Amino acid sequence: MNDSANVIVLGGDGFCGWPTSLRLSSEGYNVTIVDNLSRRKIDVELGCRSLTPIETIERRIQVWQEQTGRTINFVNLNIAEDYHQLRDLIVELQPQAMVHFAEQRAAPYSMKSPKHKRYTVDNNINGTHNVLCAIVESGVDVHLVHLGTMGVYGYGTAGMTIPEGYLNVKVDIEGTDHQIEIPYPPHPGSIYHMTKTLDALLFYYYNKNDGVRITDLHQGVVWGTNTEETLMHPTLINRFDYEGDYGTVLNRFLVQAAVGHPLTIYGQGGQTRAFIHIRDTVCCISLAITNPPAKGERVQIFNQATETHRVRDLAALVSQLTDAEVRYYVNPRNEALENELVIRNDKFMRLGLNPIRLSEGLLGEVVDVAAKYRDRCNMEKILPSSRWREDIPFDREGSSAPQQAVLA
Ligand code: NAD
Ligand code: USQ
Repeated sequence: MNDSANVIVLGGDGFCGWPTSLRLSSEGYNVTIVDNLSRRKIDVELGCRSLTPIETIERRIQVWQEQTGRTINFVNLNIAEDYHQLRDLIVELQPQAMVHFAEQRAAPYSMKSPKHKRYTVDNNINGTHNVLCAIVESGVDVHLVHLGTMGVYGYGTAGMTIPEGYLNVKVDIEGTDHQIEIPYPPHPGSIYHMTKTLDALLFYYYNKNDGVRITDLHQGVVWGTNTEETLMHPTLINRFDYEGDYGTVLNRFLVQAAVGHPLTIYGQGGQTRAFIHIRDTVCCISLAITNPPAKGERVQIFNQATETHRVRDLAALVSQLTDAEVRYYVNPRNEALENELVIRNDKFMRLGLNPIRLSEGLLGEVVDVAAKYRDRCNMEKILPSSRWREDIPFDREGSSAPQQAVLA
């Protein structure tokens, strides 16, 4: 048990943050959630809501207390704006670790309009910078565990196995070959992904100049919804996004199958992505907290993903399992038609992660959750309403075979 250790979870009301807060609390950490509830406000803006009926944060915490006897505290503040409150909270709690989920995380939402681009940059970059600056000003030796993304590496074909953050390169220095290690070149594919590559530069600087101990977790697309702890009581249920901006691909396909909407493959479904189940997300974060970098060590980077899949193969799998129709839509995104993706994830494996692989059982479990709440699904919100450029048409019909590529 970790009874004396405080942990602050920034963004602890969100999809990954809520089940992580419960896991850390059950492991004995004294958890304080910091969240400005902006994600719930974005639901209102988008005219949509979580497929699962999530309760208020106050009610969630109350039921957790009743179920387990453990207290989770909640502080409503905006980490991108309320700098002094954040700094004072760090001084007061002297946390062993801060887990940083508190960013605008949807690539489509970040591409919606100039307003959304600017909001995403302001929120994510100011938020991350405030966290780092507040840690230094507080004088507390906090281990910062940040949720980054596999998307910082880009989604072209790298032609090699993607390393964990750092790349070994050979450089010619005055006629002699030298082997050096550099941060992997950033390759963002959206404004949102760009903020994650900028975060990485902030980490690099604050680690080098101020010795802040940082773990950056390059996470793949998360799927699933329940964890051991969220299943303990209906009020602890996790949020479940399915609409065009926040719904991620595999969860979307599973909901679409459950509500009788065709599976929405963009382009020819040739993108290969890294995936992780939400239950492994919470395990990885716990492992990251218990394995901090040493004082003076550079930013520690883990690839937090357990397997890779091509989008059209996932659609075929879901269709096979559920008989859902598959349709191809003009891709609203500017991304490669096809890419190969091979990744390393040795660090978490060495720390004892026992990966949950895609299986019919787990896919079926998500379909069951989606079917249970299908009446809450707004069918109008399934097709995408954001696009990477204004010359990309919105395709409301789709077709039974891949469409002609719109982008060169
Ligand atoms: P989410 O939107 O469900 O949760 C983010 C939480 O942070 C929300 O509760 C929101 O209200 C809060 N928040 C945002 N800005 C804030 C601010 N300025 N001050 C205080 N609170 C703020 O997102 P998620 O899916 O839980 O993702 C969490 C993190 O993990 C993100 O940083 C995301 O980039 C990363 N990630 C997510 C996925 C995924 O598939 N969901 C995959 C890879 C990485
Ligand atoms: N896609 C479809 N049909 C859909 C939805 C998506 O074909 O209905 C395709 C997209 O074109 C894309 C792929 O599926 O090629 C993945 O899209 P996604 O929305 O599941 O994932 P992405 O936009 O990359 O973002 C999500 C999270 C983000 C996180 C990222 C991890 O929202 O926070 O950083 O996954 S990663 O993809 O590894 O960068």
